[in-house]
Formats: sequence, structure tokens, C-alpha cells
Amino acid sequence: MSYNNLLTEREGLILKITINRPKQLNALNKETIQELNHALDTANKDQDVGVVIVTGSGEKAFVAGADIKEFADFSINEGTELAAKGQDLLFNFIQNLKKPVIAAINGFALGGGLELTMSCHIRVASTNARMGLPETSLGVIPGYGGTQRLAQLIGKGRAMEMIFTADMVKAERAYEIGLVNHIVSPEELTQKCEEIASKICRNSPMAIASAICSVNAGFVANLDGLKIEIEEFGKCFGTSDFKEGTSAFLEKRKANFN
Ligand code: DAK
Repeated sequence: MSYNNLLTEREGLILKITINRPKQLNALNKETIQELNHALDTANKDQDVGVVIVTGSGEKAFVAGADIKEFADFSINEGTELAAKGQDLLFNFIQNLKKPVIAAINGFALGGGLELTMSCHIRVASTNARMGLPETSLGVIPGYGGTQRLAQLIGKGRAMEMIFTADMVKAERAYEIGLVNHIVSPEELTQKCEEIASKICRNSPMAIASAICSVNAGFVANLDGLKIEIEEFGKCFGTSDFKEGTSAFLEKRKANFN
């Protein structure tokens, strides 16, 4: 499948999706959101994909936000409807994907761009990354989950300051406050993400899907994370991955989950 705004490339079990609108600093328009949904949905159903890496095209930006040209003249209803639709199609969709998604942040990650990285399960930034939620400078608030996920990742006080001031943080600061897991040079970014992805791919995809579900459950107001963990733990005992993992241990060999 070819896309107008994405490049996809698979090596082994790792799928790399590059958002490819470099002239607009990879700003997210409606079509890009639809295409990302399609590519991720396909990856989710593909047994030959273990981990997805998402990045931006060019050296300047991961994603410089939602495409401002598209939402400049929205009404209240259009804004509300599109926020809900965007969250379902992309941001919540990534968060709940069965496969881990790693954001390789190769430059500006602003507004919807930072919200996209925060929906991903793991974030790795290059030293030239700049991250922020500038929405209040445009007269809106973060509408793709940013008010919630930023506070979950860096704490309420810091999140409020970043949102109210619309300030950007550099990669080092993002690392200090827990917004990203690692910082590496731009040249090492892909390699670092692939290294993490390869380690993940050695482990049970079924257990990883259960872990994603359990960790996420702790951040949903009406769900009991510990209860979901018990259920997911129990389910693991019925999987072929559990049989393979335990047999491999007892037979003193490496497990082969693929
Ligand atoms: N949208 C559209 N085009 C963008 C863009 C964006 N977000 N960001 C950059 N571009 C375009 C610029 O217009 C410019 O295009 P040309 O003028 O060359 O045609 C090109 O990319 C290069 O940008 P600059 O010339 O500005 O490059 P600089 O290096 O000087 O500056 C910058 C880089 C990243 C600091 C600057 O481009 C910038 O401030 N960009 C805007 C950042 C921003 O405010 N992003 C939007 C955040 S608000 C919604 C839900 C959520 C949202 C909205 C609606 N609904 C559900 C309705 C979320 C909103 C946001 O993301």
C-alpha cells in the first residue's frame, strides 16, 4: 500500500513509518491522520510486525503540530467533533495498539506532534529535538490528549506550566522531566530505536500486548488497573507464547515466539 503522506519500510519485525510532508514540517492534516490510522491498523493485524517506529521526514521536524491551515476557521462543533475523531483514529488508537510504538523524535514535536509522541509507548529524542504545546498561543488548548498525557508523564505542575507558557523544551530538559526515555545524536536516533525494538522483538508478543493493556488500564478513570492486570496475567497462561517461553526455559534454549 502506498500513501500520499507516509513512507513505510519493514526490516525483519520492525516497521518504520515516516511522516513525509517535510515542506510543512510534517504537520498533521486530516489525510495524514487517516493514513497513519490505516498503516497502524494494518501493522496491528500483521503477525510479521513486532514493533512500529514513527518518525518525521527531513532533519528539522518530527511533526510541527496539527496543520494550522486546516483548522484556522473551524466552528465550536467542528473543533469538538474533530478532536474526538482524531483521538479515536490516531492518538487513542496508538496508545491501545497491541504492538509497541516508539516515537523517534528528530526535531520539532509541537502541539499535535508532541501529542502524537505522547500516545506512543516509548519516546527517543535526538539532541536537536524541541518539544512543546503551543496551542494556547493560538487560542486553543491541546485537543489530542495533551492535557491528560503530558500531566501523566511529567506531573500536573510542570504540564500546566508548559501548556500555559506555550514554551518549548530542549531534548535535555525533556529527558530530565521524564518526557522522553533517551536522548541520542541525530545520527544515532534510528539505531537507538531499532536497538530497543530488537530487544522487544525477542519477547512474547502476546505478553507485550497484555502488558500494554494492563499499564494503560491504570490511567483510565473508571478502570481498576490491578484488576485488569490479574485478568491479563490469567490470559497469558492460555497462550502458545507461555508454553513456548516456559518450555524453552526448562529445555535451556532461547524461546522462539515468531
Ligand atoms: N501547520 C501548517 N504548516 C506549518 C506548521 C503547522 N503546524 N508548522 C510549520 N508549517 C509550515 C510553515 O507555514 C512553512 O510553510 P511555508 O511558509 O514555507 O509555505 C514551513 O512549514 C516551514 O516553517 P517555518 O518557515 O515557520 O520554519 P521555521 O524554522 O522558521 O520555524 C517552527 C519552525 C516549528 C518554530 C514554526 O514553523 C512554527 O512555529 N510552526 C507552528 C507550530 C505550531 O504552532 N503548531 C501547531 C500547534 S497547535 C484539533 C485538535 C488538535 C489541534 C488542532 C485542532 N481539532 C480536533 C480540531 C492541535 C493543534 C496544534 O497542534
